[in-house]
Amino acid sequence: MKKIVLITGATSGIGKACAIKFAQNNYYLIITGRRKEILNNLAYDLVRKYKIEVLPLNFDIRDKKSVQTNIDSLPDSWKKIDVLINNAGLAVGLNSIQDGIIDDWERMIDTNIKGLLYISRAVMPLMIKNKKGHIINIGSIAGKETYPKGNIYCATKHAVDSLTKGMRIDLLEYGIKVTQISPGAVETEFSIVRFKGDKKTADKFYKNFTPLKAEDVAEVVYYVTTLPEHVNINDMLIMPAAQANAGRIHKV
Ligand code: NDP
Ligand code: 8X3
Repeated sequence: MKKIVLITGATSGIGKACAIKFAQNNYYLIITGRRKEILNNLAYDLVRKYKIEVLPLNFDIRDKKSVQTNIDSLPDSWKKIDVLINNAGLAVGLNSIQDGIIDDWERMIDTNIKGLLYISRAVMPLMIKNKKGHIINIGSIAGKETYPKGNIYCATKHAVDSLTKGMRIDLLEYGIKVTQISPGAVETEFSIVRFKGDKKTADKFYKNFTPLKAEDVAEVVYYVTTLPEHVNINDMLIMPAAQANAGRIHKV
């Protein structure tokens, strides 16, 4: 059996780039997302192009029953998950906290924290049973620093930072590696989602500097899985060369 990677949020951006990268390296893929058609088309393309097997699982990561049912329903051979990439996530809105929209807050908390926990809770026992595994949490520079109007998004990514450490401690005795990859600005659908479909504002954010590409992050995600068994990258910040920290992007 080939190695298996489960990637949440593979319908666009970093998750999709990871799906392609692992497919190019002959992994079998379990890919997830809410947009069924995009997910199925990606699965079809990857199977055709890379002669691998791909299992698309269409669910909302905020729905804990659905998460558990989807993982439970995997055929036994697919339950031997080598790598879990906790990538599905989003920012919604960019408001001062006193003007915050509670529905936006809940979408971020439910997806970035609770969704990550639901899928991890379903997959970790499988990894423990298999006595191997590598969990890669996609954090953010927003999980290391807080920037103006980032409030709740930054808090969810700080939670991912903390959960990564907690997972690493509790899973240590089972030989399961836990890595956090924390990118700075990556040009994906992220800003379109953050600005609720306002593509003009989203595009403006990425103007006059070179942001990371999703593929840059996927390279790093794949790299950390290729290291010898006794080596783990705990935490990695990956930034565009034009970005010094959360708030300082050099635009020309
Ligand atoms: P995209 O918007 O391009 O991709 C987000 C992915 O998450 C999509 O595949 C989406 O799938 C999935 N997703 C969102 N909500 C849900 C949900 N409720 N259930 C299931 N899947 C969901 O953004 P990115 O690729 O940039 O984001 C990926 C991760 O990287 C996120 O965790 C983000 O916080 C993080 N990140 C992004 C940075 C950036 O600048 N872009 C920088 C640092 C971190 P679908 O809509 O089909 O459900
Ligand atoms: C996404 C990066 O700085 O836009 O996590 O929040 S940032």
